[in-house]
Amino acid sequence: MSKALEGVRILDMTHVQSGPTCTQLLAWLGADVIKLERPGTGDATRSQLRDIPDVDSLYFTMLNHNKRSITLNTKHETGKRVLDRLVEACDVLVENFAPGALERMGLTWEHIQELNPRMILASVKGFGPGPYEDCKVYENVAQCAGGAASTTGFLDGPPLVTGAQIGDSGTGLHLALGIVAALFQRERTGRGQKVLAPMQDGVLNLCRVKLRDQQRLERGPLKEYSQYGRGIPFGDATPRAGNDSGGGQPGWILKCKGWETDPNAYVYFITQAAVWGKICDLIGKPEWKEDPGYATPDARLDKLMHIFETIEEWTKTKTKFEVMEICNPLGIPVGPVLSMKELAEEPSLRATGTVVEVDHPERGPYLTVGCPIKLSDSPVEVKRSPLLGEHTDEILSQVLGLSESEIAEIKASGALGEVG
Ligand code: CAO
Repeated sequence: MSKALEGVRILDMTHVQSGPTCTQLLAWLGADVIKLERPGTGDATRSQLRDIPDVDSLYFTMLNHNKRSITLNTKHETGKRVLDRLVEACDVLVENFAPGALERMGLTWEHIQELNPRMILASVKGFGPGPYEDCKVYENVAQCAGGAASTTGFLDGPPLVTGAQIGDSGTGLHLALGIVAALFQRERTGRGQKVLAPMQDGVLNLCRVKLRDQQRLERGPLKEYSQYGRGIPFGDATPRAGNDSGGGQPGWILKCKGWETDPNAYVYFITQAAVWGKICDLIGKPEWKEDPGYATPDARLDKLMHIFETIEEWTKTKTKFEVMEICNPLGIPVGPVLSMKELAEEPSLRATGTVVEVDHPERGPYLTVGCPIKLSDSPVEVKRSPLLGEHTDEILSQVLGLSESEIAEIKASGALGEVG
């Protein structure tokens, strides 16, 4: 079967997490992704957080599936010429170097356009134009600068970062969408363009509802925040809201049977207005259906914590899976807090290819997260990440059409050797 992005060739000059997640997605959608790496070391993540000595880390393998790897010293004169040829041969160049690094390699936008006017140059940077545009940025810096940390955590605690990599993988997703849109526009215009996804902007986009609340706060207290019911006054910025739902239907994380010993014996419970009556019956509070203090969503806002404590008395008598089994037929929205161990072992995620076991020649089998986007006409087969420089010769000959003697010349020049 064909693939959605078949025929699209990506020059992947990304490293660490944000850029690689973007190009991995494009590879899963069918693009030919050529990962260009520094000779000797390659992407720094190959050797970071290693669990097996001298073997590509899970950090690297889980972010670089379905790609080919070429090593090239892009600061070497011959290396620069090879790089130019690759720019000519590809549709998209994706990079997430620190600001200015690409230009220092000679790849200014003007030079790229001279080489290939159809080229799409896609970049992740920490910040867009402004006071911080020259800064290097990692995940948690973006979470802090994009509004996630100030709005995550409990009211009486410090700002918190989340485990979801919204700065890196989130921005990778944004960039992938920008690339696909630019490819689509190029169909009409014949021209490439620059696509920029700053991590701060990506995180802020994902925190959109918190900027909504910032503006609502100017008109009065945020009544759906449990802080309101607890009588704690609001300040002038959107506060941290613990496990409040963030939407119009109140929710909270509640203890389930076994919570004393199992750190994940919890369920997220939403008191959706439409099923309020069923919730009352379920937890043994049928009188709340008619009680004017509880009967309407507005009446409940000042007693949300009391309501959740009462529901928790019921959830504590059930496992999180029993809560699911009982609540789902009643239409009560609940979700178990699943550990990574439970997710890794979940048969339905294995069946859909979202959790996949992949074999690797050096590390053996390992688990990874497959493509989370399912296209009915573009199936995804998750293939292992490439070894460093595994496809250098293949790319020089197949993609650039170089002869064996030309490849030998490049090798003799030192352009494939370690960067000095
Ligand atoms: N041949 C020769 N040189 C190479 C090369 C190659 N194949 N590949 C990379 N290099 C060089 C670069 O040219 C650069 O050299 P100069 O600074 O001398 O021009 C150097 O390697 C390092 O690149 P870098 O500055 O991007 O890398 P870093 O480790 O210092 O910083 C990071 C890493 C992530 C902080 C920075 O790249 C960055 O801010 N990127 C943008 C934001 C981003 O994506 N952050 C998310 C990372 S995931 O958490």
